[in-house]
Amino acid sequence: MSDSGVKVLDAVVVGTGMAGLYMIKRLNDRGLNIQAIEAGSGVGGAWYWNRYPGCRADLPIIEYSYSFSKELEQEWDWSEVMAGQPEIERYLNHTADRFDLRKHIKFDTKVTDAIYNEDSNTWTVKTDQGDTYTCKYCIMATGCLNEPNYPGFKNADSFKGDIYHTAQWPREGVDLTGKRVAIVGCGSSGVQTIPELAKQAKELIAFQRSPVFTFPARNAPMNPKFLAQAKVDYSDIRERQRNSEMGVANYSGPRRPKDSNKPKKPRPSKKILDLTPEQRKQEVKDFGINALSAYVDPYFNPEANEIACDLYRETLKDILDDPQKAEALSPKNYPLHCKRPVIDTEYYSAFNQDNVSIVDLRVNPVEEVTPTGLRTNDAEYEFDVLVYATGFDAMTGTLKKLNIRGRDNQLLADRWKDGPRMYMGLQTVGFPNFFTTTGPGSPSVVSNVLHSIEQHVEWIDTCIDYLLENNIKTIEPTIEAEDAWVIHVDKAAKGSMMTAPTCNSWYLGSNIAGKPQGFMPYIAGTKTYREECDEVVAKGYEGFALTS
Ligand code: NA7
Repeated sequence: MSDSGVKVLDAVVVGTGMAGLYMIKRLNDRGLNIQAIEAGSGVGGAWYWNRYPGCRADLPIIEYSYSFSKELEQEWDWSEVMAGQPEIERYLNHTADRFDLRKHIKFDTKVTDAIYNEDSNTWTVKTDQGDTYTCKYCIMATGCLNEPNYPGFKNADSFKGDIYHTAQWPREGVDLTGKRVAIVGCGSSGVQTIPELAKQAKELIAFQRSPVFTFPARNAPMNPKFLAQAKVDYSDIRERQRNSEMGVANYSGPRRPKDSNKPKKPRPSKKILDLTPEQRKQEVKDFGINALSAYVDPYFNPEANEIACDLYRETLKDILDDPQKAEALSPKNYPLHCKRPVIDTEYYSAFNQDNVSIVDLRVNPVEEVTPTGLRTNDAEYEFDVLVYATGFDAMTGTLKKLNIRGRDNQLLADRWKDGPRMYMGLQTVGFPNFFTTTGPGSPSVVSNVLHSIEQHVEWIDTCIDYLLENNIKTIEPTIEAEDAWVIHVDKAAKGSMMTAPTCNSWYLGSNIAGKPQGFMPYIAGTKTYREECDEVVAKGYEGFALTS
């Protein structure tokens, strides 16, 4: 602490989700003097805030769990294949306790400013609780989906009932028994929560702008034998994750011995175009709608994609009892794999319940919120509770909202006014010693994000060690490297359905009015990306300017 009450540190870590917790651990293990700042009252980040009913991982939890500690892997027993939010939050609390991380964290505190001082090569970080810190390294572990998006309907404040956002669900829970509930938004959060809300509510109306392609999660209680085997196999699983392009090993239990005579479970063919129309239908019959997510050609081939979309819509007609609901829930006008995959538990069957209805906002847009409900251009709806499941100002929202100023007092939000510019998703020009985990331009949300988080935390930690060992005062990208990386990221996404002309998604920024449009994550794959990151280090931090 300095005489002025300013705490002098090596590093400030903002956020204590999965990235922040591991970052604290690494820097603490290195003996650095650190402070982490957390807006919530507990750790967990996205898994702290998103506590709406039905919230769960969209990857098998064996894959979506920390790999950095063998002890943690062995001692934690998961109870479900796709663990739910309460269990993941408990796991992250356990992680914080096990590695004694809480002593570094100031809870219920929001960072307001992070300002670079060119004379001292330090960052001054201020909070809404009146704290001031100075540090050499400022690390934003603020996550990709942190800043909730509200739709900004006309007269939004006039509603007299209760209003909730899935990303800010009350910790004490909400009792919706016997209530008339409306939900706006049918993305991942809406899809996960609708079946749960439908169990409680007297009446549930889903206001939907874009129907999604969603695939059953096939969650189940964790089989103790499977878990025990996974614990034996963890190092193999992690190795396979590292050698994959999504950070996913697709672990399904012990590998079958090569000479096993056991019949293999049939799997959908890899290319939909290789099948006849009858064979495609048969696969959907055999494997359910999930068959349509397994083909490789719909990712890049518009013809294959359209075939998969048609079959998806056909299948919905069988799944849903009411043809009008099937029509409203049918994704149209954009390709499969354009948005982030949505994984559900009994989503469509919820719409077969009599108490659940759907309003297609593509046909009848919202005109305004009223004191008792919502008015669309053709009807007025009355309800007691309004739930927004309207997503996030993803990837850049949190960072652009803060007063982050680099060299020459430049505001980060100004530098990114036409879209984020980063080198490898790790740093941006003019902001020395300022790092982001899973920032724009890295695989982040188009991969197993925890796998990508661990890779970034380790890269940043190793980089800081290199700077300290070599008495290097600052690191920041060169403008040439950053420009080239932005082009490289754009090029990687070309031809994918995620950047198709008819695609709108939060990857592109198109869910937020006025947000610059551009594909933010790096799609080339986690293995490719890690090799690129390692090469940069091997070449003495190529593309970064280092000053001594
Ligand atoms: P998403 O995936 O962005 O979904 C938000 C939903 O809200 C989506 O259906 C949107 O429709 C809808 N939305 C947004 N704004 C409006 C307005 N103004 N009017 C009507 N409907 C609107 O967020 P989630 O929280 O569901 O999921 C985010 C990620 O969290 C997810 O990908 C997983 O990784 C976990 P749209 O599609 O924009 O037409």
